[in-house]
Parts: sequence; C-alpha cells; structure tokens
Amino acid sequence: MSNEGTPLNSLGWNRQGLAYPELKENAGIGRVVVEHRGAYELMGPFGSHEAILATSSREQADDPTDYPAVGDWVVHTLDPIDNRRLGIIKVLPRRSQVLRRASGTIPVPQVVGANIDVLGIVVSTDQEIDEQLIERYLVTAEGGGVSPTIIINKSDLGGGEEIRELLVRRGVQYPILLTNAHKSEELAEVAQLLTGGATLALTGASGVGKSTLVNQLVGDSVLATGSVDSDGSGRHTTVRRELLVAKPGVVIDTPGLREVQIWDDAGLEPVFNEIADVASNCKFTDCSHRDEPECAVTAACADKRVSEDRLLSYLALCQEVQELSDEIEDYQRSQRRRRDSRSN
Ligand SMILES: Nc1nc2c(ncn2[C@@H]2O[C@H](COP(=O)(O)OP(=O)(O)O)[C@@H](O)[C@H]2O)c(=O)[nH]1
Ligand SMILES: [Mg+2]
Repeated sequence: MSNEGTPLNSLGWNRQGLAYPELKENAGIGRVVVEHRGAYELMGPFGSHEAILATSSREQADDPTDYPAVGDWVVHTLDPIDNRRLGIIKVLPRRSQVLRRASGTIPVPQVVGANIDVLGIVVSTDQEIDEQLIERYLVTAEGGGVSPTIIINKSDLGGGEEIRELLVRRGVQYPILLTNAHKSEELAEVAQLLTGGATLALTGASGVGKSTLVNQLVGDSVLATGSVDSDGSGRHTTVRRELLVAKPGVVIDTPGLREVQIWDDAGLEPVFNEIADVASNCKFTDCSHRDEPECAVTAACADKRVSEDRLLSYLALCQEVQELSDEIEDYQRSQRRRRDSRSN
C-alpha cells in the first residue's frame, strides 16, 4: 500500500464544514475509501492504511449507522492496534448520508455512503430506462441530504435526448446531463459537480458506464471497465478503492448503492412534490390516495395535473416504507420480548 499522504483538502475536507478537531497526540484524520467486512481502508495526510474499529468506538456504536462507511471522516491512531492495522477512534459528524435497508432478514439501516454532495444516477442509452428505479434513487438521495443529478450516458449512441424528454414529461424535476464517458472533453458538466472539493457518488445498473466515468474524472484508468458482474467480482481491478480523488473533488463508485430499498419516507415529499402539494387538499389528512372520497390527488390525476405513472411510483414507495416500518415494529417487539424473558 502506498504511504504517500493525501492532504485533507484533496479529499474534500473543506466541504465538510467542520473545524479541525483537537486531537490527542498520536492521532490523525482520514477518510474511509473502502469498507470490507468490518475492516476499512483510510486515506489522509498520514498515508493509506488499513484500519479497524478501536475498542472504544466499537463500544459506543449502538446503531448500525454509527459504524464507519465509505466517505466518512474518522479520527484514527497513528500506530497499529493489532500489529498491522490502525484503530478508528471516532467517526466525525456526517453532513449527509445515503441509507438503505441492509441486506439480510433483520430490518436495520446501512449507510452505503457518507458526506456525499451529489448522487449521480447513471443510466445509459443502450439499456431500458426504469423510471421507478430512478425515482427510488432520487428518494434515497433526498432522504439523506444529498443532491441528485441524473446522468444519461452513452449519448454518442443516440437516443439521449429522447430519454431526457421522457423524464421531463413524466415530471422528474432534477438536473439531467447527457454524457459520453469516452470523451473527457464532453464531461465538463459532470466535472463541474466536483467544484469546491465536492464528493460525487455514482450509482446505476451494471454496464451503464460508471467506472468509465470515474476513470475519466480521475484522469487515469484506475477502475476496470467492461462487462462486469453486478457485484464487480471475478474481474481484475487496479484499485480496491471506491472513493477516489478527482481534482478538485472526489468520486465514489459504490457497489452497495446498486440496490436500494429505501429506509425512510424523508425523501418522498421533495421528489414527488407535485403530489405532496395537491395532497394537502385531500379531505382526510391521512388519505392514502387510493379510494378515499374527496381525494385531491386522484382528482388531479383524473384531469392530468398529476401523471398516473408518477402516482403509481409514489404509492409503491409509500407502501414499501409502510411495510418496512411494520416490520421494524414487529422486530423491536420481538427483541423486547426476548429481553424481558431473559430478565425474568
Ligand atoms: N459508446 C459508449 N460506450 C460507453 C460509454 N461509457 C461506457 N461505455 C462502455 O460501456 C461498457 C461498460 O462500462 P463500465 O464503465 O464498465 O460500466 P459500469 O458497470 O457502470 O461501471 C464498457 O465497455 C465501456 O467502454 C459511452 O459513453 N459511450
Ligand atoms: Mg463498474
């Protein structure tokens, strides 16, 4: 592992809005560039290092979101704590995060990316466009305080403008960029997203061109491209890092973002604001916009002020959130029961 230090500002520290904390001797600050099974790789002024949680921070982590994630700023020891790896003492407060439901049967959240300014939702002209999936990503971004931008890649193959029109006509109200990832001179608008040390995370289906985009932004072929398995396995990659310096900012190509089950409803209102606006006129404040009388949303849908596709997408996500919150409640109840029976 290279031990050349990277200045904090090259990693986007200036965007974090944190005063440099007072550190004990023998401690430093780094950014998490990849996480694998409870071990982390950090980059910072002290070089690139593998790190694990120090006991103190393990004890303080009582929620899955307390653990470090790619993009986090952490305070770490300067010396190994297990002969090999540095210890992560503390995760610094996040300015934003991308949350999803962790895979597995237990309903718990997982931070797949932290301190992200822009989520680039990448689609490509040679793949079917899934508007509902795009909306799911938009909700995920908004819910975590991240600004989304839709990137329609492979515009050189044609059909990009049509996809843009489709999304605009549908009612998607976010910036949409057309790109050809093979031509760095056509990526000025994407490069613009890195202004001022911003962190741009890219998400989207396999094969849309995320790694090609990252390589162009970094200015080096650091990530393998081509027909990669959805989990990126079985391929040689030149780096294992997910977070890369792309002056003046930072880019993240996070496999964990490729599947998102939304964790909460925070992002629904901003993404579907035309529905939220009308919904305030429904007769019932808890109207589900399905079959209640005097529902302003179904009325708006009937006279085409709200698109039916958008409403269906919105209702599907609402239902998903509802089911998740029921599941969380069940889970917490069973945990309480288990605790009670143990203490009796
Ligand atoms: N024509 C065209 N091909 C592209 C473009 N961007 C990426 N590709 C190709 O699409 C394939 C998948 O790209 P890759 O970056 O690995 O996609 P990822 O799975 O999203 O990371 C590769 O063969 C790239 O060369 C583009 O803008 N135009
Ligand atoms: Mg890739």
